[in-house]
This record gives sequence, structure tokens and C-alpha cells, in this order.
Amino acid sequence: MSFREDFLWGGAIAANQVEGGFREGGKGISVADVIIGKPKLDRRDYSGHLAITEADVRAALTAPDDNYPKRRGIDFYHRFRQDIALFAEMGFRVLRLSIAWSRIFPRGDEEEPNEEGLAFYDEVFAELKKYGIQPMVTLSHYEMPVTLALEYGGFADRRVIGFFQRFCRVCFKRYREQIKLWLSFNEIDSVERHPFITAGILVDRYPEEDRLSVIYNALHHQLVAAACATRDCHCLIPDAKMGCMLTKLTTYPLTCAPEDVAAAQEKNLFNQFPADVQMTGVYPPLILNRLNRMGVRLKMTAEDLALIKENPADFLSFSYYMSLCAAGEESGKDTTAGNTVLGLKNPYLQESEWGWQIDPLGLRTSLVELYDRYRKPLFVVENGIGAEDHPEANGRIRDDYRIAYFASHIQAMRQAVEMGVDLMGYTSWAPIDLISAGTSQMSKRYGFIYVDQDDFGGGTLERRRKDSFEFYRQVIASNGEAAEAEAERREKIHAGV
Ligand code: BGP
Repeated sequence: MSFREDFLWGGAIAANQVEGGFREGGKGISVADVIIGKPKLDRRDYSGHLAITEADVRAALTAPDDNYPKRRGIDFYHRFRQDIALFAEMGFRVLRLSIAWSRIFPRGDEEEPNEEGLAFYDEVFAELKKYGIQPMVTLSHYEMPVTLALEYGGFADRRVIGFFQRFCRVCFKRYREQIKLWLSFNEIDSVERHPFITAGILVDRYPEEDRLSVIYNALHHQLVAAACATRDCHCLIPDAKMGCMLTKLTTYPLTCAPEDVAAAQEKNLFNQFPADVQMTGVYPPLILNRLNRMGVRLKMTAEDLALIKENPADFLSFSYYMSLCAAGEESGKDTTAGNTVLGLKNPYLQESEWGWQIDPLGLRTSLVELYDRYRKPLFVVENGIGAEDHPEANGRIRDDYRIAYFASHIQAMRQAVEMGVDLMGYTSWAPIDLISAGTSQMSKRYGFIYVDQDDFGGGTLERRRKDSFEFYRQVIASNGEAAEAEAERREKIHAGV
């Protein structure tokens, strides 16, 4: 058994990391636009998101654009036709992208949408249609209008549910013919890791002892908002599907010591609970108990819980990049970085240049675990390796490490399908180099397509095919078989056969 005939192969990008066009089309400022670039940072330093203060945000509003890499992106705003043509050349059947909320509602709380913003996405979707590429739209990918953060406190304020609902309904009505696959919140579980870009929360506004309650009430509001989005999507576009989206932070016990197993279990349960709520329609009792023990006071109404219960997601999508380890006693143990988290190092795994541990089998076990848990279709909507690429004098980019990463992960994914996992598709993160979400660097590259731009915004923005471009083209053309063959070839070399 292999991938189904209509398997959706493609790639995933987010508006705030690619578009640029910051001062065009009536766009407002988003939370991503106020994250300062720190090109020389320690690669485990996510403080740009974790420690952002109200003063940082206010300073950013009048600061020069140059210091804020997400304002420039990779100029997809002007070059989307060229980029989509390259995606089509690789044979994409789907492109996952987000609609920047701040292009449609520049402040977030307006009554009427910005027509110019809507028209931009009309053009993008028309271009995709030309090539038969189906768009899959994320409604919120770390890009809330900053006004909602500054004037309302982001999703900590219930009124923001209504603003988000208005934005979603405008998108559903406008794009009902073009978009049949939607995702509500990107990595909804990330609110505690980076409250500002996920939910517009400026933690320095609250006394220390209230912060967790603010954060988890905001998450609750997002879960209610996601349920409203699912309900409205089904009502306005009956043949569309709404997925939820999880950062799958697979955590292993560092050893088989029962204390380590218990520590890993705690982390996994906690990582997955927002998906549990969206897939099953109820909060897991163990999580409510744990939040309570953490001192979190949730303000949930009976109507909230009914809405969540009546509107579960149609499918689960998730990002998977790496795995981590946990132990009962972690002090003094080697740590490494993950997707905006730190964890313990796994002695059996290699890691990327950014310290993310490379674990293809972890993708298979994650798929199996998630399918067994929810028994609804799954979609891998982000997977890839961030690496520095070094173009040769003739312009060629030999990114063998990227080919190795994708071959082994796609092979693992195929094994999960063989075991019976219902998998709708796979969108690599990110088919074209873009600005990193976690570090705002350009030099952390994920693409099959190289973009000539450095961390300071210098460069021609020229697009070039890397070696992995042809590899991924073959993977799609062979419905995954080319990845399998490549992974097997590498295994043989490794085993000295
Ligand atoms: C996910 C985000 C993406 C993305 C990716 C890689 O968490 O949804 O937006 O960029 O991770 O992370 P980074 O860009 O920090 O390497």
C-alpha cells in the first residue's frame, strides 16, 4: 500500500514570512511585523518572540523597516506569479498559504474589509488555478493585526473572537469557490511558548502570578474561535473541510527509567491537548486538572463548551520537524533546540545546524499515534530542514542534506500509510527560502528554491533551483516512489552494501 492516487503533494508558506509589500495594498501592521531581526543570534535564541515587551512593540511602530525582516519577506507580494510557476514545475497539487489578517482588516476591529487586500488573494488564487494547484488556507499563522494586541490584549480579550469570526466569514464568502481546504490556527498549542505572535499577548502587562491564566484563557478563546470558524465554514461552504493544526513535539523518555517515561508522557499529553479539544470536542479531564494545579483559572461558559463540542475539526494537520527527550531529573543533562523549545539531546540522533534533531522514524510513530488517537484523516502540513546553503561559483546549490532529510521522512510517512494511517497529503515547509518564523533569519533556509537575499535584506531576490528541486519534482511525479528509492540507496551506502 502506498500513497493514494489523489495524495496532495505540495509545499507550505505563510504570508508574514514571504509577502513583503508591507506598505502596500492598505495592509495594517501585524504582530510579525514588529519582531526585530537579530542576524547574529545564538541559534537557540527565541527571545525575539518569548521576551517581547510592550515597549519593544511600541518602538517598532516608528522604527525603520530594515530591522524587521518579516516586513520584507521574499517579495512574494510582487513575485508570486514567478514563484507559483516554479511550484507548478515541481508538480504541486496543493499550496498551503495563509491570508494575512492585517491585509483584510488592517486594524482588526473594522466593520468592513479592505477590498485591495481581498483582491490581492483573488489574483494569487487565480494564478494557482491556472496550474491546477489547490490552495489550502491557514486563517491565522502568527500574523494578527498588532492593534488587536495593543488595544485589546489579543486573544486574552473575548471580543477578539468576534473580530476573528468576522475575518473568517469574509474569507469564506469571498473565496468559497476557490478554497475547499482550510486550517484555523497554525500551531495552536504554541501560545505558552510564544504568547505574542500566537495570540497577541504582551506578558509584561500582567503580574507574574496571572500570566498563565491569561495565556490559557486566550488559548480557550482561540479554541472557541476555531469552533466558530468550523461552524461558519461548513455553513457557507458545505463541500469544504476545516482542519486544526498542531506542532507535533514528539518527546521520548531519555531512558527506560520509569521517571523518564512519566516525564515524557506529561510533555506529550500537554503538547497534544489543544488538538484533543479540537478533534474530540472536549477538554481532556487530566489537562483541566493539571491546569488547575498550575494555578490557571479558566473562564469557560456552557455556550463555549457546547460550541466546541458541536464543531470538531474535520481533519488533523500538524508540523513535524524533530523529536526531543525528557527525563525525570533534567539538570546537568545535554540539551538541544527544537521548534521554539529546548529539550534533552537524544544520543541516537543527528541534529540540524540549528540543533533540531533529525528523526524520520519519529514522523512514522507520530502519524501512527495521532491516527490511533483520533481516527480521522491526517495531513502533514510542515516538515523540512533549516540549513545554510552555499551556492557554488556557477550558481549551483548542492543541498544533499535536504534531499536526505526529505527522502527519509517521506519513506517513514509511506510506512505509516502502509500501516493503515489515513493521510490526505504532505506539504513541505517551505518550498522556497523565506524568513524564519522563530529567528527571523533568512540564512535558515528550507527551500527547494533558493532566494538570493541575506539576513540584512541585501541581494537580488533572484530565484534559483537547488538540487533538491529536481528531487522533489521526481517524488511528486512518482507519487512518492522516488523518495523511497533514494532513502533505500542511502541506507545501502550507510550499511556499506
Ligand atoms: C513552524 C511555523 C512556521 C515555520 C516553521 C519552521 O513552527 O509554523 O511558520 O517557520 O515552524 O520554523 P523556523 O522558521 O523557526 O525555523
